[in-house]
Amino acid sequence: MTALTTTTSGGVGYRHILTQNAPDSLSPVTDPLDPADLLEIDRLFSPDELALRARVRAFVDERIRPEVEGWFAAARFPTELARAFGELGVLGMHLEGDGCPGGSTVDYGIACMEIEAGDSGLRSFMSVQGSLVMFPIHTYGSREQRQEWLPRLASGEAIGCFALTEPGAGSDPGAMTTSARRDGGDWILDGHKRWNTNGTVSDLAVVWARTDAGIRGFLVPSDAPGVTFLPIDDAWSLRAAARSELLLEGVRLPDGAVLPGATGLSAPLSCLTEARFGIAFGAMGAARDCFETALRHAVTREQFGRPIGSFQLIQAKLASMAVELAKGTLLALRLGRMKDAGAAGPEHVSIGKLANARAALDIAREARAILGGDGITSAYPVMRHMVNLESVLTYEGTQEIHTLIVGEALTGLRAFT
Ligand code: TGC
Repeated sequence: MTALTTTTSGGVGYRHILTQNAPDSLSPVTDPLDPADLLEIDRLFSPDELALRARVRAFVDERIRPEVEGWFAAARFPTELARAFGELGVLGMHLEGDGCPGGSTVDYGIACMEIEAGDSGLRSFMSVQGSLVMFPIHTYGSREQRQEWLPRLASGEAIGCFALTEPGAGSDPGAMTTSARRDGGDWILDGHKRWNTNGTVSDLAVVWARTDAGIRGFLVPSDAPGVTFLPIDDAWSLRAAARSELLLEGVRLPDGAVLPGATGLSAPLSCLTEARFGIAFGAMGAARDCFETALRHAVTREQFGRPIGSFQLIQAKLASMAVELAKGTLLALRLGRMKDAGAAGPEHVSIGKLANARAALDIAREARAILGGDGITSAYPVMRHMVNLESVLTYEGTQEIHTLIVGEALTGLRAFT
């Protein structure tokens, strides 16, 4: 016996009443099945984690959903939300001390998932701030650097960006040409960085540059003479984020600007590992929003005199989306538990980033198809998620790079070079 109902999470679902004909070994299920959690993955989260999820989900419902289509259309990052993110406790979430929230890695993942259910660009703001700016200061910074920047970054009073990629050095950051040279006790930085989320609204840039002693990281105030941020206005993706590039022309910095603990390419790559983990969880948030939107449409939209969700081809799409959503959420959670136990290496994170960015984009495309023509409009969030996920698939390591990282882990043989 089946009846359409609304689930506790607000989704649309079918109530399966198994009291009739249920074997004695099965307890009767009288609660509605949640289509967004068919495998009851929620049971794998602690009560505190579920409470955090509810809190961030409510924030997304109240502060992001009502406005996000407008921000996206206007290509505007809502700077005014930065402090609200800070109050929510999601900036530098898994870092401890100096004003950081001190949560677990899984907490950080949950927050990424919920924020990205709102918009990948806003999750990008949060990821860059926490994983790519606060993490290197926390991990490689001096005491003075940590005390100066972390409390302000955690509260959202200050915004940071990360400058690694260059027009000529994307997948191969070791080919960077941005340089830092000594001039007396100072450093002089010259170069051109690209794809710096938050750049145009930032107070601080974590800049990676080539020195005589290898690649080093520098804390560059965004208003330092010689620093210019340019908006990347022609992007059709992540439009609710501040997509930027950065010109560094003879930027003079004191010796105290260098991150003392960061030498070599492994330092910026370790920051990417943090951010890539957030993507593994976050992408499932965007995917869930697409899936729930498509399911709601499928059971209410009628064609040929019946809901389109009653047709086998639509059910096949929905079933495939639900399977991928469940698999991806389990993968992200497993990765988070491994990382919290100190057992996740970069190659594990690559598996999560690769699989979940790809799955989320597939889910978004299927959802768009189920919505038909209306699916390309801003009446639904799906097309926005879909074009955002095109960036998510590419940034922080393309699917090709992550495939080769996994390939190397499997074979011991390196295919990049
Ligand atoms: P390779 O020799 O393999 O490694 C150099 C050193 O780094 C270590 N390492 C890592 N450490 C921590 N986490 C990781 N994920 C690491 N990957 C490598 C490695 O053990 C070695 O350490 P050591 O001590 O032996 O020196 O370096 P490679 O140059 O051969 O490159 C390998 C490759 C291709 C995997 C790496 O370069 C890579 O991951 N490329 C992709 C780069 C990428 O993701 N770029 C996107 C950056 S994100 C961005 O700029 C825009 S999004 C941010 C925003 O929105 O603002």
